[in-house]
Amino acid sequence: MDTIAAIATPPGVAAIAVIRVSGEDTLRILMKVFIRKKGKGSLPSHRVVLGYIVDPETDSIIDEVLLTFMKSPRSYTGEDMAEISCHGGKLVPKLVLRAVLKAGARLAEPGEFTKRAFLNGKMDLIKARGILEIIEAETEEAVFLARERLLGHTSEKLTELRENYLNFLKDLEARIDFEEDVPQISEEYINGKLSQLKENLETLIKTGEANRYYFEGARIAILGKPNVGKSTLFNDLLGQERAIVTEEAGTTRDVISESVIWNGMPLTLYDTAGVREAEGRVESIGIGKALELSKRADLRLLLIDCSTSMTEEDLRLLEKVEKPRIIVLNKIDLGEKIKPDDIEGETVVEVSALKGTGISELRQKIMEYLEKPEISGTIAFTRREGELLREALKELNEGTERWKEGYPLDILSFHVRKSLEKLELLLGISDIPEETLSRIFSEFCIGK
Ligand SMILES: Nc1nc2c(ncn2[C@@H]2O[C@H](COP(=O)(O)OP(=O)(O)OP(=O)(O)O)[C@@H](O)[C@H]2O)c(=O)[nH]1
Ligand SMILES: [Mg+2]
Repeated sequence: MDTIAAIATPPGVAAIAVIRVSGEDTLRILMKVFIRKKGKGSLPSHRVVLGYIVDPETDSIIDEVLLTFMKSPRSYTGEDMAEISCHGGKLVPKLVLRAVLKAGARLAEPGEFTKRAFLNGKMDLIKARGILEIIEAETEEAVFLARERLLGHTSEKLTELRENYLNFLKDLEARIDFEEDVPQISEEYINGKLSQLKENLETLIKTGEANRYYFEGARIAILGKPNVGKSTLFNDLLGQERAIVTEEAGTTRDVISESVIWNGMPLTLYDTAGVREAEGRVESIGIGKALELSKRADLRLLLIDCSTSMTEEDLRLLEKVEKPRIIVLNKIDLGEKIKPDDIEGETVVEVSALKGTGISELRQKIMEYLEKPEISGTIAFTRREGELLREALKELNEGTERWKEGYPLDILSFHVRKSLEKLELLLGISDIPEETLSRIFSEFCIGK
């Protein structure tokens, strides 16, 4: 593969910056741009060497640097690699990079170093994502979860599950191919294996999704008909006067969002336009956005003004707004025409957004839902990874159902194999289309 280079440190004024180089031409390029201050001969691997970076065309010295050369395969990417620590600042790192490019390297794409590490078998996709997550982590909890990935604990759990799948498939397929010669595997054995795999998947999904919010943050949408106090509540939860509040219905017309961190979890709160038969064009666009947002949220707070009776609009929203959700009865300071008992089978919290009553209870209910305290795993999956696990579970369930309906073993084996494929996609073991890979790694920044 060709040799790539990039500045791995953020732009701006700093004491030092690091330029990374990776690929089979690394040594040749270094010969053109690097002069050792003392000593001669070939560059030792994994040693820091003092010297100068020069412009390969003019031979003029650009900077004094520390160079570390790492011989393949003992490097991050698995290829020959170098890290040049030069002086930081606006210009010097760029000049050093330019010298390296002039000497034959190409500018790396975002995430290309990590992509190469993955392609060279240095890490699976779970770990690669862990690197992205540890870089992007905003809270200590997120760092902790990302580190678990980097240490390989998440991959170990998934690999173990994969082994179970493979063993089971081997038994199933032996039975299908050589029915006569292989000792019967009992129905009990098959059922036992199926429910074991199912249980494993379910646990992974539960824990992984519960912890996901620490990485990706959770989206909480505040919804309700006009004038129920959405913006007032939004401001209360944020602890700042962010949204405009007036006694006029239809005040908020666009989606407003703001981020907070609660218990180490990044949350984005969304205030939306009150949903009703719109009076004007702007408002109706706003309402459309509110309903669209509701679909994408992780949790919804549906506000109802309990000082008056339930209206058609409230009922329609109760029908329309997706779950999971918390029903918030607001304006209790004005008396309660609607009581929590009137709303069955839902989590209901009573508040007065105006007076600030019940807000901490609401906060607690929100965190109870997001943190799922009964789960204390150290595994976290991204949204996409969670989806893959769900797809794996779906295949497994389908296979199990058909098996119980009396379909032959090869149908079961087909579904189990499909289910396994999803797991392998998650780990990055199976062939992943180039396009998907590029998408995953393009989320990284240049130099990673
Ligand atoms: N008494 C009382 N008034 C409240 C309470 N919460 C909000 N209000 C008042 O209700 C009115 C509407 O509040 P907003 O927060 O603007 O309501 P909204 O749901 O955002 O309204 P739209 O943006 O128009 O959909 C304002 O006059 C608030 O002061 C409450 O708990 N008690
Ligand atoms: Mg509002």
